[in-house]
Amino acid sequence: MLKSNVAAVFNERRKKLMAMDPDGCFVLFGAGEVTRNNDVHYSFRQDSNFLYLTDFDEQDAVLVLVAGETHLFVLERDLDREIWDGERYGVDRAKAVFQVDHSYLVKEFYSKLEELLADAKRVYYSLGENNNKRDAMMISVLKRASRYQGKGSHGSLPLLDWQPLVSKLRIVKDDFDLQNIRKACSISARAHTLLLKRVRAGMSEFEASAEFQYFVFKNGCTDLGYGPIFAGGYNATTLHYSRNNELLKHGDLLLVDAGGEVNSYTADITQTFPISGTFSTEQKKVYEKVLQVNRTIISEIKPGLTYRDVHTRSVELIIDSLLSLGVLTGSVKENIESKDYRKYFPHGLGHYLGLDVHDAGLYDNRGVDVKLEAGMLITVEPGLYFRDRGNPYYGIGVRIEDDVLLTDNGCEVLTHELPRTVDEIQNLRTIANS
Ligand SMILES: [Mn+2]
Repeated sequence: MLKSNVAAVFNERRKKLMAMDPDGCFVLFGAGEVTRNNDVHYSFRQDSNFLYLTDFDEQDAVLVLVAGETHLFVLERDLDREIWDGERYGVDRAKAVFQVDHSYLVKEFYSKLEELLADAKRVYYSLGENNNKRDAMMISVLKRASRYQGKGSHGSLPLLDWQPLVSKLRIVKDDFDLQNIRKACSISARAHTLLLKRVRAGMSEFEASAEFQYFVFKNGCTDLGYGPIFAGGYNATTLHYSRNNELLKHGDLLLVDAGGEVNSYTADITQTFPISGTFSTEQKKVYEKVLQVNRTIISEIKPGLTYRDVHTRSVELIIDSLLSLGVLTGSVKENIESKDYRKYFPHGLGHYLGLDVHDAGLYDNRGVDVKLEAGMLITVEPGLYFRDRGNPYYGIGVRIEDDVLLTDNGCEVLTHELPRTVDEIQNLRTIANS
């Protein structure tokens, strides 16, 4: 998709942000390069808030929104540097492609900002988000601007953080968000399904990961949204296992938590399946309990509930499962109080999803829970992990994660293409192992 074709989407988002405070001046820095080692950088990833408001994917840019207009500061064209690092937009092209009102060189930023502040009553800047040098420069510009505007004794313009306002926009998805997220979810779900047909005992976790990555990149993803987890057997009981360097063994389960990105929007999916064709009795019992929690939550989730309501409900269901597996004793209420279940379900039920795998947005606003509403996107990812020796389920880790979009009366599962029941999984696994 040509960037100029979607420029209107980003203009609309900037207008919405400025409408939240027409007298404010918003200042956001884009991401810079990050060194991996010596003179090599990690592949560039634009800051998600910057991306959300501009679609501009070059390093070291700055965005200023004031008096209804957009000012974008970009790197100078430098033919010598471009031989090494690739073509830059430069001032004129940046303005044309991203359809901003004004564009300038980054090196003009601090002096230009002083002028732009003349029209503002408040400044929105996120202190601590960038390096200290930028923070110090911003503060000195604000000081200078207060003198420049002849209001020395009034002090600097009030400084506020734009994060709550930008998060408020990002938490409810617009059409462009959804178009990309739907694609990321569909490609990723199909890549997970492919694993059911391809994975074999004796393969390394890395090789399984390569199968996933090959499929998502071949089908339109340009990155993974987070470090993938390919955890065979006991490794699955480590929540963020990321070494992915062991061999897959007959009789074990493989837990895969991975998602591809489309236009920087990510899917977040987990499936767990037997490396041999079939689940053992214990594995099946645990798997079916977790699936039941996942399905129950998905059937109950709807606008008006809060994330805390949904998480609390999942805790009740998990405790119920652990009681029927004979792992816990007593009542649901007693176990909620003792928190003993946390040994087996230590994480939350899910999180917002979008440009970030753990996306922007408040769960509670100064003690008041945020209500779920149509257009929000959250993950539903109950899990059970048994790390205690002597437990009949020792070494089993199961997580089942779907991505769901809140609708007017319930939710839509964007990852519905995944085979989830024991029968569906075992049927596909038989093909792989035959
Ligand atoms: Mn997740």
